[in-house]
Amino acid sequence: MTDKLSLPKNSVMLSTDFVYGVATASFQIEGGASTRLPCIWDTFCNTPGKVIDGSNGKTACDHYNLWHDDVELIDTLGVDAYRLSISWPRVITESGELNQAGVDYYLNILDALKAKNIKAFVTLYHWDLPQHLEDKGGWLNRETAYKFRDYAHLISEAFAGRVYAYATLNEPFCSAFLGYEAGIHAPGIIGKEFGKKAAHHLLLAHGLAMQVLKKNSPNTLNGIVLNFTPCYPESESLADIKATAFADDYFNQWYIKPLFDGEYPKIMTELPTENHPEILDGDMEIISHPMDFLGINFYTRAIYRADAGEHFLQIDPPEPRTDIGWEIYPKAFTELLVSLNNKYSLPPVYITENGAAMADKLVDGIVNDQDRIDYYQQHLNAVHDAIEQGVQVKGYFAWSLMDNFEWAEGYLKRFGIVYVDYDTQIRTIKDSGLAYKALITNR
Ligand code: GBH
Repeated sequence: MTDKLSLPKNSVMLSTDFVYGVATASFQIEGGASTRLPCIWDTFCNTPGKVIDGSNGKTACDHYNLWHDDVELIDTLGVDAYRLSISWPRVITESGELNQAGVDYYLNILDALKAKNIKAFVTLYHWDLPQHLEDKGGWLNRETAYKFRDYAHLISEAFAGRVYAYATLNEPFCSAFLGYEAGIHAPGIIGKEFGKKAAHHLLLAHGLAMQVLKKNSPNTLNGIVLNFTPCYPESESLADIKATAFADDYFNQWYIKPLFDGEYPKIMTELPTENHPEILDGDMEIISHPMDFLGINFYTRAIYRADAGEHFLQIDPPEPRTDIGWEIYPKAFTELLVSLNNKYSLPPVYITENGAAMADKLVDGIVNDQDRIDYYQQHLNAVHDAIEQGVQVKGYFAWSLMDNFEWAEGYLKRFGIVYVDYDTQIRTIKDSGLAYKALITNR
């Protein structure tokens, strides 16, 4: 164990072309809720029992006011890039026009990044859907996809010349499945008949926005960010292997296969028809619009066994686990990247999120998060191994720049490489942040 991060001497991840960054999302850090329209996460937070500590995004890390210091902090870390998301309800009015005050807020951030030579990776949708759109059905309403296209059009015009890469959506699996099927994320809708319908409209929104971005912003890298939780069988029994393949199609391949193959996984035929998405002529062509990059988020794997009633059953993960209960299993990261590269003809890949929640303690101005350093070390090695096996990985972003609102977990789980004291809003770079900085600046 060492408090440093390292890579094999000849690793391409030590070249200065390899992009290192830190990532955040608007609702998780901004606060400033009174200066934008309400979103589905405001409503969700206000519904008792949904967020574990009863917290909300009204203040969060107060990045709305502290953005300037935070850009300095990002610069201090020595990174090449910053991945941020745009709050749709901050930049677009209810009648669909640009809200100039909201746009200016981001223009200031983008200009500050540019002045420091930090590449801006902008995500257009990281889960904060305007509430007025949810009131009309949200992602269950096909119209929302066209509203998203219009938003992408206006914002890519307004941001011209300031963005290095656009991701349309962050993790459509989470929006669709967690939001409209399991109900553990906003808007909290539960029912197997909804998830795949929401997913289809999200993917359609992505494809429509891709068309717009290619036209308005031909010089940026335009793509999407997907999350993967690779599926492993509990045993080598045929039943467990089959159940696992089904889960993989349901949770993972469902979101990538339409993008590259223009079709959903074959398991569609095994789903009851009332659970099917509504696919109109031409949708799959829109969805499979060519992309300049694929963003991949990885945290953990999941283990499944066959189940009589349902198709599969997820079992509790073994040790070692992070503070949020997710197994630490870096081998799945390499295997994921290699398998995706074999299955699909991928554009350049960026690891747009990877990181760990740990039970951090701030003691005398220091956060000794050796456990998080170990997690990063193992996962950087896993990316290196995938590159050695032929996967074109061009960059890596740590999740997250700083501790923030961890969705249904509220502020109880800390993912930052920078510690946030929510009472004082003082930021302290954790030992993992210092190690990350050293790795990047010593290249
Ligand atoms: C990302 O979501 C989000 O983009 C980001 O906003 C968030 O803060 C960050 O990760 C940390 O959560 O139940 O053991 O099978 C990741 C969401 C995490 C969802 C892993 C599926 C499966 C874990 N995914 N999870 S398990």
